[in-house]
Amino acid sequence: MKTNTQKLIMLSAFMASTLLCANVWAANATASIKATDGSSSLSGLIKFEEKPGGLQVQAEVENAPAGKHGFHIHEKGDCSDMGKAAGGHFNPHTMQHGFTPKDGLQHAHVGDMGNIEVGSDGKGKLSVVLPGVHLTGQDPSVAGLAVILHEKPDDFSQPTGNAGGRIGCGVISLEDESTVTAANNAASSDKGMHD
Ligand SMILES: [Cu+2]
Repeated sequence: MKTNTQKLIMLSAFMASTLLCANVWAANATASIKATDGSSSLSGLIKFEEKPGGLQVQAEVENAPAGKHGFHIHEKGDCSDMGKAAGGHFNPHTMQHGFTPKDGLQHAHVGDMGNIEVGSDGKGKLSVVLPGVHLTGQDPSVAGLAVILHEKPDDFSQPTGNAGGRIGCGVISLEDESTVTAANNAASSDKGMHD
């Protein structure tokens, strides 16, 4: 027969392990990049992982035009209308345009990831860390928003890098949808439900 204290310890341990699992799941997301123009076979996969130093982003694209292409997180999770429905750069604290991995959140938009350089084989890769950026539940969080691959290079000019049209787009999706809902609900109740 177990004492109440033992039961309480077991219950606490169980709850702690449940929370720990939820955190692990909530820390990973992917975005599947598709061409905004139906006649292009451009595609890509972007992996996101929350790490102590920030949000690690590993991107791979294929069947893309050779050269440098601006690559950013935009403010809405909608790729319709040739990617225009994704809106402007995700910039909740009204900073200038920059390169988040080097400039940080005080001197860049949240998802200013510079350029992906695509080779003559149509393939390109990029690996960056966005310091202070999260997937859910903390400010700023990017799950549910769109990642845009632009037609032209980001030249880092103001206001948005002059990268032209939007050739690829994908929405950042957490790997476990039930966790997404739980995490979002928790975040909403923390912040008093404003959007
Ligand atoms: Cu952009």
